[in-house]
Amino acid sequence: MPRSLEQYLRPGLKGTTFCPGCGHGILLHAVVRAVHELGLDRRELLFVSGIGCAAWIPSPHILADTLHTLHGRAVAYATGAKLANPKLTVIVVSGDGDLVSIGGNHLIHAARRGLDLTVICANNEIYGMTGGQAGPTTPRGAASATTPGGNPYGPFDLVRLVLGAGAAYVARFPVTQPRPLTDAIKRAIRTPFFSFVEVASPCPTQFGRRNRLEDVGALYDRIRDLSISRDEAFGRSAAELRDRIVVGEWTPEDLLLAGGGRVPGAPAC
Ligand SMILES: Cc1ncc(C[n+]2csc(CCOP(=O)(O)OP(=O)(O)O)c2C)c(N)n1
Ligand code: SF4
Ligand SMILES: [Mg+2]
Repeated sequence: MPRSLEQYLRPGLKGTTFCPGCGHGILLHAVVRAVHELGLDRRELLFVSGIGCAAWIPSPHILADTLHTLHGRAVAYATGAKLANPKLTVIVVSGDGDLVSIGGNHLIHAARRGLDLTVICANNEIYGMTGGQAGPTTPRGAASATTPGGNPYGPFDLVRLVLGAGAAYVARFPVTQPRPLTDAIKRAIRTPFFSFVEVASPCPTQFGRRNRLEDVGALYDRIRDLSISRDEAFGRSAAELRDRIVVGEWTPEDLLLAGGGRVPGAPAC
């Protein structure tokens, strides 16, 4: 992390809590850079996370108020904090399992209510911390501790899920695109309603190891190769977009343009 950003890190940190090659470290950098570039006052900033490797992104690393809460309940705590002190900029950073599996109901209802929260979901397509179980974002066919023969189910499309639930701003970028990712986090924080950023963040230890992607470079190549911009995806069939990571930004107008149904550029499940 460059010197200019060290002021946002807790003193005494010796490295991060993440395995070598974990995408969550790159996401930590993007979050800190976004806060720096927005010039946010740390005293009016609150980070909230649940439980999981991704939930360690703000706590213990970022020098600001952090609530490291219960598994699946980060959005509920964030809602309470924002209602108690509306002046706070409240940013939830947590994992796909935490936010979308056990915490899925909190997520969609917070989007529906439209409270001014920013939720950043580190999606590594697996439960990393607890040994690599499949979750609702695990790709069809992927191996995990609970699906050694391949996951029989397709994943949620988080963009469509959260936008359909009422979010004002939704974005998806991989950690391999740190500049657009940082800009999306800034836009999400500036959005005065519910906003959501999905971040494709590779997990070498659980997802890579179980899916013949032990080489960290190959795991990052996979994310890079699967990513396709929203503009490039537009007009392609669901079959062509299957398994691709459509990246970009979406607002509720995209739903209106699509007649309330399909979000342009988002693959059908
Ligand atoms: C109520 C409850 N159920 C289950 C757990 C076990 N648990 C802790 S973290 C986790 C999954 C975390 O996955 P994710 O949010 O995707 O984060 P990652 O580790 O992949 O970054 C689970 C199942 C728990 N701590 N509490
Ligand atoms: S288990 Fe996976 S998600 Fe957790 S720190 Fe290691 S590489 Fe990252
Ligand atoms: Mg995960």
